[in-house]
Amino acid sequence: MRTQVAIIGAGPAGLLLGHILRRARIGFVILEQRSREHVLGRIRAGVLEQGSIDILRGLGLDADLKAHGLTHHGIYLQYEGQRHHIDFLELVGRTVTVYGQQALVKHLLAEHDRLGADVRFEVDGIAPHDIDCDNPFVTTAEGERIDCEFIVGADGYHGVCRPSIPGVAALERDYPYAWLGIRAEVAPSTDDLIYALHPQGFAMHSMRSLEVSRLYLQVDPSESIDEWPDGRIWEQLQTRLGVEGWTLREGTITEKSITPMRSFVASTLEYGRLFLVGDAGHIVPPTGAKGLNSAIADVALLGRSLVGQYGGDTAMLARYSASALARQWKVQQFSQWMTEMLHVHRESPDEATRAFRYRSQIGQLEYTTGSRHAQAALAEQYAGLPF
Ligand code: RFL
Ligand code: PHB
Repeated sequence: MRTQVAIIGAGPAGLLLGHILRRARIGFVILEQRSREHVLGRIRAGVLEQGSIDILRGLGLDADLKAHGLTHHGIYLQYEGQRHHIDFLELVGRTVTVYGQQALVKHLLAEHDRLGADVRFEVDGIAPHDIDCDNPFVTTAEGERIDCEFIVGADGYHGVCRPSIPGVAALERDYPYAWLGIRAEVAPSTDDLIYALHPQGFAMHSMRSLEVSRLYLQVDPSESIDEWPDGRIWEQLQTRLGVEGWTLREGTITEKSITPMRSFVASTLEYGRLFLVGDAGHIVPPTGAKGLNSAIADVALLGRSLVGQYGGDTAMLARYSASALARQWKVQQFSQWMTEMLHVHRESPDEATRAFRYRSQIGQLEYTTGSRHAQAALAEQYAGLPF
């Protein structure tokens, strides 16, 4: 088989890139190793920046988003039993939208199906070849060979594309905590998302719809989900999110899992005819809600660059990695800043060091919620840097 662009991975990044290429009449195939059901079953991220919404709208992919997305004007930061609202709309004139990654993937895939795109699931042993030549190709375990002009690695953090770049390095760090996330059949108890620092650990209240809540707790990365029966989860959420005069509604938990946290940036997002987008090139801890939005930002940039390339303008594609990484490092900084401000740091064996750290985080939160300049900086970054 021969096509113009072989996309590896049918997560949000790969599926969205396919739509951009299709509109420009550039041929593509999307190759995914997991099953359709598995891809559709992953819950993951929940917040879309205004820029992400604009991309989807521009591609005519916002019908479901318009029907089910929940617009939010800001977030709450909570500490010392007090909740403070940061009003993005008032501060920077922008909003964010709660719309689950699961719903986005479902919609992008349904549109590919409707348009008859070549999206293949359960393809084993996918491997890119000759990426430094003009005629790269992809092979599969079944012995199929797909000749193409470009290969896009949209295959996530554990994919095969990044390791196929000779000499690729990474800057990264792990965090000594993880998130236990639940999906619960209960109406959200808040209008905007709540991010809370509590002596027992970080907690967050998000949502998926007017009937479904999504909540998170900071846990130790070594903890197993078996140690967290539903009663213990609700008890900790009540403790960490509690403020006087407010009630957290409880409901049936329909999903729960623990995700470790990592910051990671590859040294390059391109090599020859191979380009990386989304989690294949970088990972952030979820506290700034940036993982999915960064994937969309990469894809918007690479899509435009490939369309330019086929139209005879090679300059954008030549700058893709540098441009995407420049934006990504600002996002990394913001995600790390939010993460460190809001999590309890237990790594020091010394009680006084831990107490100092916690108390200075309260100072940081008081400054952030008390200064209009600091609020605006948070709002500008959370609502999203320009694409
Ligand atoms: P994805 O979604 O990981 O998709 C990559 C796709 O590539 C496939 N794949 C392969 N296909 C073919 N051959 C191979 N060798 C392959 N190896 C992998 C995979 O099966 C998959 O279908 O990456 P993409 O498209 O770049 O999208 C990025 C986002 O998914 C990601 O940034 C966010 O979901 C990150 N993230 C979260 N972000 C938030 O903003 N808020 C969250 O609450 C949040 N929760 C999460 C998350 C990421 C998680 N992962 C990756 C462990 C929770 C989890 C569990
Ligand atoms: C979510 O709704 O899953 C979500 C929202 C905001 C975050 C992380 C996750 O920062």
